[in-house]
Amino acid sequence: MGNYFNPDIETAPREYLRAIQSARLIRMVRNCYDNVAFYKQKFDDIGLQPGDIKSIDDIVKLPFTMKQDLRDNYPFGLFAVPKEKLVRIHASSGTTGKQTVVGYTQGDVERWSEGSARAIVAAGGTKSDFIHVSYGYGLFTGGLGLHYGAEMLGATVIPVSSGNTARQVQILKDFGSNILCCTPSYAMFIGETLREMGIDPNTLALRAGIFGAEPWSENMRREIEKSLAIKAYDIYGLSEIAGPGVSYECEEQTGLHVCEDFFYPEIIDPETLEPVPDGVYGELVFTCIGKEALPLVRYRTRDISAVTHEPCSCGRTLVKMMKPRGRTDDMLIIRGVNVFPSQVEHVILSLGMEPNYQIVVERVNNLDVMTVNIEMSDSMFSDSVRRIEETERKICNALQSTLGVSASVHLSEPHSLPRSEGKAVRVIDKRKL
Ligand code: DLL
Repeated sequence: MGNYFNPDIETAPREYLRAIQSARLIRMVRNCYDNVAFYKQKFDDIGLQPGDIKSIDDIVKLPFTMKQDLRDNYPFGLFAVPKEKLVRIHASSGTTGKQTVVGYTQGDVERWSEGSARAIVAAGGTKSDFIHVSYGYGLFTGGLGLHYGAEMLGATVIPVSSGNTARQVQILKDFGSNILCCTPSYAMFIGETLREMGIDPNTLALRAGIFGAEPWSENMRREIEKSLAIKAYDIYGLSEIAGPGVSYECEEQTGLHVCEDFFYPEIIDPETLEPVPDGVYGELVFTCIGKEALPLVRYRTRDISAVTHEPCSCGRTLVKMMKPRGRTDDMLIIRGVNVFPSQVEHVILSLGMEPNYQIVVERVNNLDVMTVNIEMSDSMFSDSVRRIEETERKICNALQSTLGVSASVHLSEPHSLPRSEGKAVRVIDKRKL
């Protein structure tokens, strides 16, 4: 049994949670119908009256919302409150199309902050800790999300933001940061910089890391834990729903507990749009039952995950979602075969390579060609050319048998691939350029 930020909710009996969810869904649907023209139209189109929603079980009667709906109503068209009730705007840049703009009332910021506060406590954080926030500050929700969570807990925030990695290391060392918050790829980079600066991670006060904003594998977790001498926890979220802290890992690390009193999760089959049972992977959908400014109904995240209601040894009763495996729109189609970048990462890391890689896809003579560039460690770099070629062949064969499609593998010099200070860019699809 661990510590909780809000034990009344985090360990609540399921019936109690369902009662909260039902009451909040009813209120939210009314808010959407009365205050968001887009939803009034959508509900009218299918003949749905707010009164038809009587409990959380009725959620399946509601229509889905897509990212395109936010874009079509750019920037503030889906907001349910007048400007004087807003206290914050964030936006996510996205790689394609217009940015997505989100807004918060004071209450929304508090509920969102609570998600991050719960995550920090679940990662062993206390009021006495120094929380080193290296997620970017600004329109991205990562920096301010963890910042407000740490303050709500009463811990001490060090708002470093991302970048200037040598300075990050200096601060970790001199200030005695206890918990590091950043993307997993940046955590790797910080670990590498620590090594280069000749600092033994065991001499730091750092105990844990709260890493998210991009998919990362169990192998990557082990790499980070080794290079920083910490325990690494996952945190998930997206700006459309709130930001970081929509779900978070506890010490058991078998899934991320969802703050389902604020953000109600469903998993659907992305083809049929029907809900799937516990344990089955599908597309994650959230309904913001605890949001005032931007109450999205059944928002299709495109993230691939599964949920489980199995009891957790940490004592939390909140449903758990599995570590997201990637996104439905991340999927590459290589000569007709579906390939997820996370599968490539899994193969590379399970063969003992370090997680510095990039996937390049091109079309050569009308044929898709995938090349995986992987950086060698310093010790591997001093191997003979023959050994290096053997390793390339081994990775090539493993990729072929896992993915069902061939890829060429190129091992490059140490430090030859770009490092990420935020979300890593793992795929360069030149077919789209
Ligand atoms: O990335 C919010 C966040 C900040 C989460 C800091 C965690 C920590 P967006 O920029 O809107 O918001 O991107 C959201 O990032 O739909 C997922 O595809 C991906 N993502 C976020 N967390 C995870 C995670 C923030 N733990 C999108 N594992 C989401 C895998 C993640 N993917």
